[in-house]
Amino acid sequence: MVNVTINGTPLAARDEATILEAAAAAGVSIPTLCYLKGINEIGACRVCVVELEGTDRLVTACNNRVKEGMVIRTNSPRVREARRTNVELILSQHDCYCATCARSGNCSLQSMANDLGILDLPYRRELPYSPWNREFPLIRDFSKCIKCMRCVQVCDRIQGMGIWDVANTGSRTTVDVSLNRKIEDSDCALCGQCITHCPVGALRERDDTERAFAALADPQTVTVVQVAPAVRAAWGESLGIGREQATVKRLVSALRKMGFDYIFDTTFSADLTIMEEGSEFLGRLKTRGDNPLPMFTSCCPGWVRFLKSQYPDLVGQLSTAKSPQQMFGAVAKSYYAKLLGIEPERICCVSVMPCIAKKHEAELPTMNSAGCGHDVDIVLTTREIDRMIRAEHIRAGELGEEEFDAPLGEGSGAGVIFGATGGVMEAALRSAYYLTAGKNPDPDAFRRVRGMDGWKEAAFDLNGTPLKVAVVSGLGNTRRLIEAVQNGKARYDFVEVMACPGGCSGGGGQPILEGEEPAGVRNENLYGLDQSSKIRFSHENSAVLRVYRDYLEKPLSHRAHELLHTDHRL
Ligand code: HC1
Ligand code: SF4
Repeated sequence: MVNVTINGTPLAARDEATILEAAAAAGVSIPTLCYLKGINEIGACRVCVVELEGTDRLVTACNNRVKEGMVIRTNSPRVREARRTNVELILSQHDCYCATCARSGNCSLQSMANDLGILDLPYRRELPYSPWNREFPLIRDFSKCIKCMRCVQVCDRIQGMGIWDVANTGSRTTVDVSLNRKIEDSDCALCGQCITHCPVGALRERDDTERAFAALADPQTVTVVQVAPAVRAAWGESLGIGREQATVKRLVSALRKMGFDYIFDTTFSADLTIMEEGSEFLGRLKTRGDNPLPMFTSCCPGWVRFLKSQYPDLVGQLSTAKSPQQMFGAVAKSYYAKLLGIEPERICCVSVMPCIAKKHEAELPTMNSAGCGHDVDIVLTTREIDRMIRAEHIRAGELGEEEFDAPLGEGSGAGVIFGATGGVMEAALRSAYYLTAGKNPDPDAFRRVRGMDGWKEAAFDLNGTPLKVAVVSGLGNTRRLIEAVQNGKARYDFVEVMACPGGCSGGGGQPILEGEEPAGVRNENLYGLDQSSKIRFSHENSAVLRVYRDYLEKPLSHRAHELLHTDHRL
């Protein structure tokens, strides 16, 4: 430990601590803008400057370590003046039209400027303009970029993709797609981690809320909405609704108030996915000589995009099952249209997802199994649905709780945990056990694949068949796992991959909480919902069983193949 004094208070700090960490441990908060713990500690924004007694320079707190006897002032007049000038300089190169910014009210720069009482912009400069494809699901606004490097570092160090880089020099310095590529020509997986780690509004999803409002306003259109597992653990965060209050049933009430005709749950089709993917896996296990293992899950479109661009030779090892989002769309526009007695063309299928890549997945030319255009018409992120709730002036926290509609609103606890890393694997193992043993396992028998570790592995015995499985989240971890498998250093039968760290709970379309990585807390919420579910096995979902009885016949049937499977190589 070393002895330091912070703002007049003597205290002991950890030897290796940065000034920022030592101050935080003592309850003193120093503002930061570019800082991301362990990922971006470069002092670029110089907002975290502090004064050291006995020196005439100010130092950045995020990347300077404490030393014995240091006397630190974190908020002296000199520090405040320097911090203010630094923020004014950042604002001089920033498009300050907060009223039209997706991050207004949730922007570190905006709140810092407010806190410092900055009411004028003394150093205005001309802002860079660079064109961007506004149809692409991920949008960069160069005039809002503050060159903090967070997106560059998250994409490079966590996701291992290196899509972003610094471009130009001097006053024209900005961040752009690396290697002079256009974003659509890059290998961007569309995980959206750059968005959730941007402190300002320089990165965002393509806004599809206007299309959703138009569908809701059209009396001829039947709007069918599905809500993804991970959305229920996060939707209240940016509306200021506490976790206890922000239940999925309250979200259902809000969606009903907005005018959606039928409100369904993606956990229904997550259970359907387990029936298909579980059966496919058992088939591949039996014929392992012809089908190389491991089989990889296919429900995360960020991961599927990654595999296609980075390891195209392995695409054949993906499960052919479509993701729950797409299975839902195909069932809604076939089976459910029939139940309603309407032409599928009249259905507008909307999904609420924690994800940016889902916008792209829905637009793939192969995702039109019902034969009337895209099976899923509009994909909204959790942030977008929250904006729509605000635009409708719905006070969601004060609404009562309402049920999903039947039949596509029924889901099991196994379907709910799809939103957490390890959840798809656990759900699949619960049902694979049942399919091989003819009886249910303890629903928590496979809990060893839970938790926030980026790469987990476990061995199980499936009624006499030994099984080695792995679960990874984050694309950097995914690359390491694939290389280990290719080098013969690891061997698995079944691997779950989610592009976003922590799984969909940490998805690129979720509410942004500055300074927090909230996936772990959201996942606990999902596991709690599973624990309290009446049904904890996908194969016990009565609505799923009815779809098989009345329409699909059985898992992997001809019709199931037509509607619920795809060739990922196309
Ligand atoms: Fe996901 Fe999935 S879990 S991919 O993370 O398999 O987005 O939540 O909806 O489709 O069910 C996302 C979440 C989601 C699909 C399911
Ligand atoms: Fe989307 Fe989930 Fe995959 Fe992230 S992990 S890219 S949120 S599907």
